[in-house]
Amino acid sequence: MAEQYTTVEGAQVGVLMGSTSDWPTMGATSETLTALGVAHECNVISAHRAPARLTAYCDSAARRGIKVLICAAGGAAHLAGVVAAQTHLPVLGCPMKGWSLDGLDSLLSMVQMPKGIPVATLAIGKAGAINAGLLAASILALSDGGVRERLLAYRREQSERVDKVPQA
Ligand code: RP5
Repeated sequence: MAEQYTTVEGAQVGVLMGSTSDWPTMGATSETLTALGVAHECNVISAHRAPARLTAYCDSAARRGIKVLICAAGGAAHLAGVVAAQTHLPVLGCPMKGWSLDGLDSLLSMVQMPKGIPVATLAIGKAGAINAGLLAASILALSDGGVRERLLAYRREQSERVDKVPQA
């Protein structure tokens, strides 16, 4: 059977989200990784609607050279934990905003992993989505000089843009 997920040759980061409805937020993760020159692949794989596909993805990720996984989900937000249970790769979790509790439900679902299987949970919404890309790059930078240089340049440019006096 053909693989039911998208793979990118040379990808170091796998971005997973539970639904296409997460993409308006998670597009910011992809843009951040692209800005840092980090090859990555993006897939929608719901933990509860497509569990077999998720297991197949997790089984292949490390073997294909993926080094970090970023998982976004809203509501019960179990995607990151289910992925972390099926791979030794570091898993960064992005709780999605919205829902009845405006993302607090997603955050608490994701961050409250019982001991033994960690998920590094970021902030709710777009800030967390961008930071997930940056944190993935930091992890890769430990062993990839090119990513390290680009990440340091990104941070230098960010510092230069910081206002020195209050702006109207
Ligand atoms: C989660 O349920 C997804 O990650 C998404 O945040 C949420 C809603 O999904 P849809 O009903 O919009 O497909 O699994």
